[in-house]
Amino acid sequence: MTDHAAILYTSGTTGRSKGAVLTHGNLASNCEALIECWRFTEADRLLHALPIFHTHGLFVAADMAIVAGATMIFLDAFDPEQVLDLMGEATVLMGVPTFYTRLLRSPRLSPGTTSGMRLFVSGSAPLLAEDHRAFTERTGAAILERYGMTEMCMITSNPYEGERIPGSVGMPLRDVEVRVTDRESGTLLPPGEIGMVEVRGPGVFEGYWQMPEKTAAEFRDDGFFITGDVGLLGEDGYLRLVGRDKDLVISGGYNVYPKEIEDAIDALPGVLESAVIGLPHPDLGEGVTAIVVPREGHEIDPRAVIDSLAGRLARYKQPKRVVPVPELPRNVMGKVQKAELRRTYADLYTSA
Ligand code: MCA
Ligand code: AMP
Repeated sequence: MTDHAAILYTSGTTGRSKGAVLTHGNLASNCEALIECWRFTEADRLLHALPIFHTHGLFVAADMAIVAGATMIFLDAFDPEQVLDLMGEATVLMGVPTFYTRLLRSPRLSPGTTSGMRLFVSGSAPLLAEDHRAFTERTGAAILERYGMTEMCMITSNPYEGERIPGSVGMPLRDVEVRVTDRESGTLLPPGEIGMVEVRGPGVFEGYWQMPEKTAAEFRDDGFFITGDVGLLGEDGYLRLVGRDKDLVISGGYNVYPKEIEDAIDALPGVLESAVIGLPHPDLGEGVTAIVVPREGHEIDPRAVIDSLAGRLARYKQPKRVVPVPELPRNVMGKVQKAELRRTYADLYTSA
């Protein structure tokens, strides 16, 4: 069980990829906990429309179906109309929030089309509470939202039986401990206070491949892993995520590390510097957005910046919008104030 099963590469805030080493024990404990929590059996028929090069599609969806002996209807992409066509033959759908946003746009989504489905799971990015409620109004079914990350597969889940609270990611899975601490001191915070989410349990990865210092920096002495997610644990035991401490954008369930995009933009002629942020996006949750400062005597043409990145970055990493500005807001230490930029441009995708 301590043998290595997989090394999953995740990008880093400093730009260099890290290989998260997962053992057979990590994967087995996660799979067993999910099968129990979500009542997976061989009678299930899973609608699988996720990519299988990430934990969600591979170690959550496909693994569970295989271990439970269930049937998998394996699709090569997510097409809402095809998924609605197939719901009559399926029992479970697992998806990122964009799946549900797109299903909600189809007039065919109704109690009739979903009546054979016993479970809709959402994860990888925050599901809007309004989409959660709208889905229940349209179908009678409450989406079950869960929370996980590559370094430990799944961490918390809303209950199978019991209240699935919109805006919450639920309670720790079997054998998983979750706590919320002060970022700097690591002191435990009381229920209701916002802080760093830390986790411990049999699913937590062994470390980053050949990066002992990076690994040590992300664990506390008592074995808790510092997730980089910011949240609060309520008196009711449910975890709510309110943001991220790590500089990360999640677009349609894909992680985009701003540093990589900023480096590519800063290398373009006429660019002095840039800041890449995620802004609320009606389809993708967050839209990758570049705020760009020109060099003296130059002007930024947003279209030209987007076109220049086309061959260099994967499609989902390319900015949806580029905003030229004369300078970036900085604090007294000279650090770019991304929170201020997110506030200033909050309506960029929703007001148009
Ligand atoms: C496609 N495009 C995107 C994205 N996907 N742009 C930004 N972000 C994206 N995620 C671009 C396309 O290139 C295209 O560009 C335009 O958007 C429209 O493409 P469309 O046909 O709508 O895209 P799609 O093929 O339908 O893909 C959307 C998708 C997909 C189904 C939401 O992104 C997806 O499968 N996401 C799932 C990612 C995932 O599995 N994450 C789990 C990570 P143009 O208009 O210029 O042509 S594991 C994880 O996070 C942890 C462990 C966890 O908790 O699960
Ligand atoms: P990855 O590094 O691809 O494994 O992505 C893991 C990250 O996705 C987590 O650290 C969270 O920031 C985010 N995430 C996963 N599930 C949820 C969720 N249900 N709500 C909000 N964020 C989530």
